[in-house]
Amino acid sequence: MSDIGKSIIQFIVEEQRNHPGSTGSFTGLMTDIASACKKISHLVNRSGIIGLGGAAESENVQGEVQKKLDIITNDVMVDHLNWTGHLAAMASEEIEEIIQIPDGLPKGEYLITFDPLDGSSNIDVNISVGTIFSILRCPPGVTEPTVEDFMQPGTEQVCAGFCVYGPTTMMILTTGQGVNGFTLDRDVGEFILTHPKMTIPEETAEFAINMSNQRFWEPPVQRYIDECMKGVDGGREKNFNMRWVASMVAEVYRVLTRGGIFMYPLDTKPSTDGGKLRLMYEASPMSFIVEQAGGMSSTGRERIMEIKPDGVHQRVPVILGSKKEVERVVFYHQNDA
Ligand code: AHM
Ligand code: MG
Repeated sequence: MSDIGKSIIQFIVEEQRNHPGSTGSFTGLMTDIASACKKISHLVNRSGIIGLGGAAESENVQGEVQKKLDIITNDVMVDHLNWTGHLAAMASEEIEEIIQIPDGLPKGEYLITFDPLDGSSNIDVNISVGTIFSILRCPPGVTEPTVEDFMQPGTEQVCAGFCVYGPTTMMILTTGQGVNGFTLDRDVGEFILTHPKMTIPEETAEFAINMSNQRFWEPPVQRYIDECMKGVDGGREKNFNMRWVASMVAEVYRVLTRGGIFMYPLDTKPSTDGGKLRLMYEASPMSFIVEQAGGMSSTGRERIMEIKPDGVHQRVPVILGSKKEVERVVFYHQNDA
């Protein structure tokens, strides 16, 4: 029987039944995340009407000007996740320190990292934004998690997902058994399985990179993009098309649906320290999803999933998507460096 049409919670409950001894806590956590994302979808959709557009008067830990919705969506995530007893602690792009469960509330067995509103520079121009999250296990016996307890490589993720608030709101999820996509049915208020077993085509003729950074890239990336730009005239077997949404959730969703390569590589800009994207709530969960869909993800020098973080807000270069193209860029890093 086809799984299409199942609600996300039915889908997760059925997946959990394959794990004897599971307590139901993961299903509970996913219910909370789905609720938070539905609320965020609603707020993003109505932001112009209810006066939530524009900048707030604050900066986040990375020194970036926060949007009003950055702050509000962070609060939505925290308020939906901190009281149900499934989490031991949280970490958010918008908050410097890790977020503890308030005193007096029960704690659970999981840790979560999230970017509550990725691509938020796009809100005011009405382009897709999203929420990215990564779930880890809290180390056994730890009741007061510290930053050190979060310092687990991406290979330790229990689940990774993202929600994209676009023409439709979609939740993309992996628990290590493939990737599935769910569409929010606003009439019934449920995420419904619409895109089962998503796979990334191995080959592609589409690349995504912020070309305005070209002069700051390293030689292997210069070479790869130069070849894409020249297409058949430069020795490639095909001509390439380019996209840049400036919203990682939208780019990764596109890669998942029709293939492509997405890159935010190492550059020498003073504003970036080792890359632009953050390991623990952008690069690592997206890498888990991309690998589970048959794609590949690398910094150019190492598999992102194997990086042991050295801080919650650590940045890394990201090169992900269709396998053959990512392999080519990695090859150039090994041979041009
Ligand atoms: P954010 O989390 O502050 O929104 O930053 C991450 C975003 C990604 O979604 C996107 O790929 C990238 O930043 C866009 O960067 P640029 O502004 O250089 O195009
Ligand atoms: Mg982000």
